[in-house]
Amino acid sequence: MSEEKIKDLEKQFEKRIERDEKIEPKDWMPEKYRQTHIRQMSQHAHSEIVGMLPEGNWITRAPSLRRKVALLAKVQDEAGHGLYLYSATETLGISRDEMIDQLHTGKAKYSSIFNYPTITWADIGAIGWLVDGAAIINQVALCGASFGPYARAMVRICKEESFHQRQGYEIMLTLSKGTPEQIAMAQDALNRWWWPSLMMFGPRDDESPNTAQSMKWKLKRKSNDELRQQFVDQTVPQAELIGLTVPDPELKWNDEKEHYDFGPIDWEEFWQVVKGHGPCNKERMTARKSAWKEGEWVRDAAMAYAEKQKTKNLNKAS
Ligand code: BYC
Repeated sequence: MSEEKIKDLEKQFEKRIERDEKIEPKDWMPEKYRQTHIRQMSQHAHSEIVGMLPEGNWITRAPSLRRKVALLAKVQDEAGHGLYLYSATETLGISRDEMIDQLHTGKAKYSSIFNYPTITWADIGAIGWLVDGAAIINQVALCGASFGPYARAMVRICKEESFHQRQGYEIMLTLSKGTPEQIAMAQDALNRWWWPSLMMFGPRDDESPNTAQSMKWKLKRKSNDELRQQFVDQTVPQAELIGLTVPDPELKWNDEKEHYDFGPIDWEEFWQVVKGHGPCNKERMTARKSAWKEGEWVRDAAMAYAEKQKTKNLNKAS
């Protein structure tokens, strides 16, 4: 294709973005648009799948049948989210095997938050309340993303996340009305999960290499700092309501700006975790790789069955 033709297509593409039109898989798109979507969407999918691990750890130890059923359903939902997202990413021309390989070789990232351990039952409450709460804020913005399959996957995922957030907050509410030990357990979980949850939104805007272009393409509709601030403003009153203290001595309502000012985030810790040196990075990757290896026979069996069905249908048709 001539350079002139490409420039013309780029112009038309930018106009479509300006008009808030959805871009669909077979539409022409700049190669960088495709690549940046593959990067973010596949990392999002990996996060959902790796995110099953810290919670899965508590399924057999949930304190009641009701809690066990709710947690099982939640973890199963995360698997579903990962699968929609892998499928949506495949429409951009990358195979699922390639994406999994990028995760296993460390080429692709997944959310930093899932590299922290779940030590007590209250951690399950804190994950639902804070981690899913943060995920909803991030993903509601993504429902307006310009790439159609991503935006549509987000609409469905957000509905399910809202149930997840409530189940987490309800666990924290119950613990906060319990014995002194239960209250202390809830507070300890909040202390450990608060700062990593703020890190989920990514580096500060002035240190985020991808934000400017992703905002132009309407992949991101709000910046990392805007979403983080929204999360703080929404979550602090929820902590107060159940009598828990957010572990930030600098947290203070700012009347003028009408938001909470908060203390500095430990970016050194964030980058350590992103680079693979968090408390559970090795454990998570070992679990994922072994699940992939041990599940090989299931994938082979499913492919063989699909092949058999295809031959049967062809024979019927002829
Ligand atoms: N962890 O330029 P930036 C869930 C990376 S799952 C690790 O700001 P971007 C759930 C970033 O990838 C939640 N890495 O990037 C599941 C980039 O590196 P690369 C997952 C991070 O993409 C189970 C570099 O830092 N949600 O909800 O513009 C149970 C520079 O950052 C992180 C999503 O994935 C991090 N926290 O913005 C419960 C949402 N932050 O790729 C819950 C979709 C940044 O250049 N993703 N990095 O090598 C996004 O919205 C954006 O990708 C981010 C980062 C806001 C995360």
